[in-house]
Amino acid sequence: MSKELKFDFNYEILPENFTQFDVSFKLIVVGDSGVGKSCLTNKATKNVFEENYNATIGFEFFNFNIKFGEKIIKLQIWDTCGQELYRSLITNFYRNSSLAIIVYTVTDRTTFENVDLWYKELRTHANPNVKVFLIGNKIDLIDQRRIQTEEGQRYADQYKLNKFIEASAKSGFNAKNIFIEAAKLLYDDYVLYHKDTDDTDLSSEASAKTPETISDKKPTVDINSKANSNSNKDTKGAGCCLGGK
Ligand SMILES: Nc1nc2c(ncn2[C@@H]2O[C@H](COP(=O)(O)OP(=O)(O)OP(=O)(O)O)[C@@H](O)[C@H]2O)c(=O)[nH]1
Ligand SMILES: [Mg+2]
Repeated sequence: MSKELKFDFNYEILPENFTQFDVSFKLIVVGDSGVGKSCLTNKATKNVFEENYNATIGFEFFNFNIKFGEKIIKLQIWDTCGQELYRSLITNFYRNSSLAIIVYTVTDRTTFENVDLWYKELRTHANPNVKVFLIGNKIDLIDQRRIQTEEGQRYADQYKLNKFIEASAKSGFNAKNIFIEAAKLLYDDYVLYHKDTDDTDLSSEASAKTPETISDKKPTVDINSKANSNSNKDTKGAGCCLGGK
């Protein structure tokens, strides 16, 4: 049985084109062609669903903005294409991501078996601290389901992935929740890490510090304070940067 995620914290989802943020994180979405990566991302960020299949060429970029208390978190999402032809292009994005979302469709066993390949790619190219979500998509296609919830969960448990979620881009079931969960996990981790250093004041003072000053404390997360221009141009760093409101 697919469970809908419920949250015991308050949040407010902001429009995709909202430009201000306190801290941002980079996410990458990977998985076989046609599993619904673009549909899930589109549903979560723009609330649209496309029935026709338009294969992504290379990658596409999305924003997901969310507010926890007074803090605005921006997720910069790289939706990649599943086609073999573009694999080498994707490897560059792994390195910069704080969290990777591996998607398969519950209607096609091959896409589930290939999760292993995506996970290996990730382990080869990504930051060792990268967080990983496993998503079983298209659960609205009840009669065509080939992978049961337990099987997906078992895989996630076996590899100690951060979260296993079943979803449907078509019905919207859990689509937004994937990114709410991702933002909360990344932000909580960030706050926990900076709690002894007062860097949770993410506004002026923290932004003024050099990237070296901050990243010294956690070498695997390169916080690029110059990336607070609110533009989408920053693809450097390792997945997290401070913003300026
Ligand atoms: N029934 C159903 N169809 C879906 C769902 N998600 C995606 N689809 C359909 O699956 C097809 C592929 O979806 P995409 O989101 O383009 O797949 P993708 O993973 O981005 O594929 P690539 O860009 O080629 O890697 C489209 O025809 C979608 O309409 C879902 O949750 N339910
Ligand atoms: Mg796509």
